[in-house]
Order: sequence, then C-alpha cells, then structure tokens
Amino acid sequence: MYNASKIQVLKGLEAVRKRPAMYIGDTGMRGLHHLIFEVVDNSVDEAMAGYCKNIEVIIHKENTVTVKDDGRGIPVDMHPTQKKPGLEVVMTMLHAGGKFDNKTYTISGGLHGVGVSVVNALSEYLEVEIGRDGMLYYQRFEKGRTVSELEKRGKTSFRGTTIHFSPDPSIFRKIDFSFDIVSQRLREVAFLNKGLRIVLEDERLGRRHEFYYEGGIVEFVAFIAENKNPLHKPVYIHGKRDSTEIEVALIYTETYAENVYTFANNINTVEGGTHLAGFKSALTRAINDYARKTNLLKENELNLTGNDVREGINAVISVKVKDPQFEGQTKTKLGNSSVKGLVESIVYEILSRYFDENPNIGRVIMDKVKTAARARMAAKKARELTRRKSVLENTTLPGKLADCSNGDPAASELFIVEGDSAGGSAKQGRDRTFQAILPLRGKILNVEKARLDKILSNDSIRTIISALGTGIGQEDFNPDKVRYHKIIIMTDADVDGAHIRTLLLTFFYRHALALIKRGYVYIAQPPLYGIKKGKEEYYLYTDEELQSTLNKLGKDKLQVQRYKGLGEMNPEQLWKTTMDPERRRLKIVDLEDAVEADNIFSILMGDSVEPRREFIEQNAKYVEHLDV
Ligand code: 0RA
Repeated sequence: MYNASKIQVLKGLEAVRKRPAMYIGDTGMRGLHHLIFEVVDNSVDEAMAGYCKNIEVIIHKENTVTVKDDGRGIPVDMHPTQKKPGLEVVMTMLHAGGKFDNKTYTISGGLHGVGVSVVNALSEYLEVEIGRDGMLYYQRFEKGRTVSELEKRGKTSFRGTTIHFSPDPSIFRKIDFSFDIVSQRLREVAFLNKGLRIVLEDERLGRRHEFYYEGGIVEFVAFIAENKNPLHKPVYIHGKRDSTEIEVALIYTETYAENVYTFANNINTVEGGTHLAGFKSALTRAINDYARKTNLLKENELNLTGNDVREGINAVISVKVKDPQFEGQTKTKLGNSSVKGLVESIVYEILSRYFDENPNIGRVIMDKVKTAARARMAAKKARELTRRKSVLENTTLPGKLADCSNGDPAASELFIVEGDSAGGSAKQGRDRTFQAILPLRGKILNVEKARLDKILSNDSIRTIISALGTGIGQEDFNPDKVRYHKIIIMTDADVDGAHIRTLLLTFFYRHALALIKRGYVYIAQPPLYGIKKGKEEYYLYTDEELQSTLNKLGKDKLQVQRYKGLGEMNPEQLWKTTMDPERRRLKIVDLEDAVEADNIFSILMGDSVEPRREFIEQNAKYVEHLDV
C-alpha cells in the first residue's frame, strides 16, 4: 500500500541523495567518514543513556562497515502514529530518532545527529540486525528504500543493534576509509565516555585498536599533558544540575601554551561557546580569590589576568546538554546561554574547595601563574623601551626571500619551501612576476612549547613573519597587511615533510588564524611518481593514478621514479608539476585541517600512548632538530 506518509518518506531521503553535502558536509573523505561517526553516535547515545557498554566497528575488505552495540536495540514494534515498525521509521524518516523516544541527550544541530536515515539514504545497501527480548530481527534497505520486510530470525541471547552498510559509489568520489581517522575519533569518544569500550577492527590491514578509559577525561588530559612535564596530578571537577552534566579535568605543565579542549555532547566545539566562557571566568576568579586569601597576591598588586591563569594549562571540558544549540561558522560553538552560569558556579565552587584541601597543588599553580604575570609585565616594559623595533615593526624583507615583482597582494603567491636545494629549484623554476620563494632551514620551533618572546627569536618564524608583513602577537598582528593572498607550504612527501607541515600549520593556527579563515593558506601537492616512456613524461600524484597509468601504458620500456623529495626535481619539473597555476594541484587549508594539525602534538598523534612513543622514537633524528 502506497499511502501518503510513505510518499513523504521517499521524498525525504531523495532530498538527501540529491544534495548529500547538505546533510554530511561533503562527499569526499570527510563526508564518507561521517557515515561511520553518525552510526556510532547513535550507539554512544545508548551508552550515555546507560544501556550500552560495548561498541565494535569493523572496516571490511570491500570498504563496507559494521557497527555493533549492546544497547537496547532499535525498537521493532509498531510505531503508534507511523503505522510501521520503529526500525523502519528510524531508517527511512529524516530526523526520526529523537521524535519517538525520550533520549536525554540527542544532538540537534551541526552536522552530527542528522540521523541514521541519512546513512541509509547514502548506502548502496544497509542491513540491520537487532536483538531484543530474546528474538533476532533482520531487515535490508537499498539506497534508503525498504527492500525486505522486517523478519524474525529465531531466538538469540544477543541484545543490541548491528548495522552493516556499504557507501554508495555513485555518491562518494572515492570509498577508502582511513584507519587513523576512524581510530582517532573513536579514541576521543572513548575518552569522553568513561567505561565505554570501543573496538576498531580493520580487516583490510589486519589492525585492531581497543579503547577503554575508566578515568574518562582525567586520562584524556593526562594523555595531552604527557610529554610536557606536568606540574601536578589532574584536577577533576564534576557536577550535574537539572539535565546538564558538566565535567572538567585540568592540569598545568611546564610549558606556556594554553590547551583547552571543549566538547558538548561528545562534539569537539572548536569555536568554544558558553561552556568555555563559564570555565574561563570561574578559573580566573577562583585563582585570584585563592591568591588573595593566601596572601600570595598582596593588596597593592593587580589581579592576575585570564591569560596569566591559563599559561601552561591543559584542560578538557565536556558538557552534556539536553537541547544543545550549535552556532558559529562551522557549527562548533555551543550557544546555550544557561550553560555559562552553570559551568561557572560549579567550577568556581569545586576548584576553590580543591585549593583549600590540597594546598600543595594550590601552591604549585600559584607559582606558575605568578611567573606568567611577571613575564607578561616584563615583556610589556621591554616592548615599551625598545618602541617595538625588532621583528614586529621590521619592514625590511628577509634576505632569503626571493620576492615577486608584482606589488599586488591579491595576485601574489608565497611558497614556503623546505630545504635549500628545493628552494633553489623553486627560485629558478618560478614565474617571478607573481611568485615569491622563501626557503626554510634550521631549527623549526614547536610553538606550543614556547612563549611569544621565544617564538619571535626563532629564525624561521621571524623570516616567515617579516615576509608575510602582518606582524605577530595579540596587539600587533594585522591580516590586512598580508603581502600574499596565497601562502603555499611546499614540503617533501615524507615523514619529515609532514612534520614540518604540521609545525607550520600549528604556527598559522595559533598566531595567524585570520589568514586560514580568509582562505589564504595552501598546501602544495608535488607528484609522488614520474614515468618516462620514450620522450613522454607522466606525473602521478597518488598510488591510484600510478596504477591506472601503468595499466594504460603497459609495463614495457617504462622508467618509473618515486620522488622522495622536492630536491629530486629540476626547476622545470618543479614548475610543471607543483607550481604552475595551470597544472598544479593545491589543497586549501581549512579550519578543520588546522585544528587537526594543532591536535597532532596533543591529542591525535599516533595511536594511543605506546605507538605514540614509537612515533617519537622513529622520528628521533627529526625531533633532535626540534627546538622545544
Ligand atoms: C530509538 C529508540 C531507542 C533506541 C534507539 C532508537 C537505538 C538506535 C540505535 C542506532 C544504533 N544503535 C541503536 N540503539 C538504539 C530506545 C529503545 C527503548 O526504549 O527500548
């Protein structure tokens, strides 16, 4: 029977297939991985409601995915108003999830929480198995359409939901899941939900990760602070009012940067919001009050500033809110105004009590923030004395820069190039009217571990800043003065190159964010392979391109070269493959790329603690050159 409501349903999922980007952001890597995270989010909802302890994600050989949980199982009984099984409602109606149950924390904004029906709509096929009340149920869908009736498949002791789906190749450009991307997000989710076990298995690679954190965000923040010389054990703050739950874990380290990661309903709120605002004001107040009370701050001394009390802090803030409002450019800013006051009062109260009960830790933290305040005042004085000569107002361009002749920033490009030899090739190969080259060598600074004055004393950073022309620092940075509207990071396609790229992106993220937001920062994509056949030359940028070209050309009389570094290309090749606007490929750096780079050192690097150590050991030769 084809009733009116069914027509509605098809229209809904047709809309998803017509404009998938509206629902999952894009149809590239990000959107593809979103499918997994969407299904996992539903299982995590069950965990947050207290019914699910285990989630298993399997990436199969053909890039199909299974997500299995031991929650209550999607309801299979008739839906009271839709007149069909609950499962079908969940799978074929947009946003149906929250409508017929009373889940405490469903997500109502941003790209998350669009519902499993969206995954269903964008899958070639999707199969569901449900164990509920001792019975096993099964149903299959194709491109969002029901293709089999809900069937009973006998008795079972399994309780929960298993969803197996195959992304539709007519929707996604390329279907190849990244173990690391999935693993990183699942680890984050496990950190944010203590006691939840998440297993990731990759049958293509034979790899397996298991995440389980009894301590939740306390372990999370300890992990973030691990390599930065923590000054004390983590402080944990927890509170619940009405239906809002607040958790904060914080730890000060010897370093200077502030690393506060905020989450609302497990979503990384990169743009901050009311939870962050509440935390900041509580921290400043609690520390100033304690400093006055203990006479560490004398009557004639001024209050510590927000920046003072956050120097070297590492914190994770996680709130679970009933109706989260996500705002901002990337829908990652928490808007619920009531959360600010809640976080502020809970953090202030518990932190003040904590200082009273743990005077040793209180003391260590007061020393840290007072040092920060002294450094701030000394830097201010020094600045006033030197009338900010030096790098901030230095208008002479660095000697290493081969500038372009065009004076128009909108038409000018700056290539930041790793190494002198590649820099030389780039200088010879470029079009000097609009392309400038800045070769980098020497130590690269991990900006996360240094105060601004140290950052400014680093040679590479100074040359970049003066080439850009923007100045640096809270008061002096001015993106309107930028001398190039394309700033292109060009590094080797190896581990060292990736590391340098990460460091540079971290620098831009922390000190020149506006340039990323304006879309001025790019990553060059040099080819990975070159093939010669007689006089013909081919350049291939991915392994897939290499394969298909090899297949096309046959295997005879081919010279295949793998480029390990930019230095292996002569100026003409570098121009043709990587610099010529007509032929090159560029990747624009968006906010999420930058956040990812910034997180690599702190929360996303490698695969949990042990492999991270391996990563550092493997790159030890590199780390030696790292000025930290
Ligand atoms: C609707 C209602 C209930 C649970 C779910 C959906 C649910 C959905 C998914 C998706 C993946 N795993 C899931 N587990 C549960 C509540 C059911 C009840 O009240 O018993």
